[in-house]
Amino acid sequence: MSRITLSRFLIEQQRRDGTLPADLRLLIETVARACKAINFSVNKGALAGVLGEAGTGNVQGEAQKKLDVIANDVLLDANEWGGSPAAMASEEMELPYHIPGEYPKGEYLLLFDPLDGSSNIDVNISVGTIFSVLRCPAGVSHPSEADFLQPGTTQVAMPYTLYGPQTMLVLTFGNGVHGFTLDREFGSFVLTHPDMRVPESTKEFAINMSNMRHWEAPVQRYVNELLAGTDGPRGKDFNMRWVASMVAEVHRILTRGGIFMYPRDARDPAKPGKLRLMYEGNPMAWIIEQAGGMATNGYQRIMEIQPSKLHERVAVFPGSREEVEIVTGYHAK
Ligand code: P6P
Repeated sequence: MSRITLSRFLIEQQRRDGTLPADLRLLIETVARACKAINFSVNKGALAGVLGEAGTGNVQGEAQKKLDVIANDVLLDANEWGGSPAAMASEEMELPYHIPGEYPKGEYLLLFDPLDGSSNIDVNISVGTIFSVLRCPAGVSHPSEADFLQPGTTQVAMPYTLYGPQTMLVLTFGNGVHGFTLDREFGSFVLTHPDMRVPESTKEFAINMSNMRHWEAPVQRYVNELLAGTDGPRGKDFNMRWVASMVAEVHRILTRGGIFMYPRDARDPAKPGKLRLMYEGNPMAWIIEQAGGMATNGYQRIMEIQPSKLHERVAVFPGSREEVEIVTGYHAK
């Protein structure tokens, strides 16, 4: 059977059920092409002098890696002229990026974390790029931050790319999850993982255990029961992973199940979590739900949270349904 490239998949999706507008298809193709450019820089690493700190900080108060800035610039340059986005927003920029006057504006708001997990880049561990696509409110020609503040249930497309042993792009438009592997010789993303599904149950969990003393009691209870294994109420042993790259963790869950947790931390009651709702929590919650999993903040569906700020943070518990139901149930007690 001939290989199905991303372009062919998108054209056949558009032809099949007419739910994929041409300008949204173009946006995803442009995003995929830009991620190949990011992949090239990530793969070159020290050979291109792109490792290490950029010497600048972002709106999150985090030191930026050179590749954070490079990836952000690649995405702005690739998407500003295409005519699909009305504006863009990034973890690396405080305010929305407006399309320069010489280019047409489209119907979509493109949000992204240009290089998620970038603390791994200098030690050659997987990193990724996360996208969330929203519709620009009708009649808005100059989108403000307020126009981006839509709940995750309004997303219209979500790809992520994972720069790991293979470079993969995984996406959903709301009708299933499909994974593509980059053929580096040919230069195309090829469909290799159609209809990805999260197994209902699992024996694997992911959390940064060094923060345990700062978690809320329901999370401490849940994780202690996982650690107790066959000696505790769960009656089975569990395994733990922590890659410090959400894209890699979510990809593992889509491939073999599990639960990824970044809970609220008592050290900063003003912050409901570390991860960002608009371009980490929402897109990853959607793709996990689309693959049959579940994603809450411990109390409610992540995608039903009404955002109040562009860089708002959120606690996240995405993963295999059985586990997310248990840990969310403990928060309700
Ligand atoms: P910690 C990367 O910085 C990130 O936003 C996620 O990709 C990752 O899961 C998490 O933070 C890692 O956090 O506190 O373990 O470094």
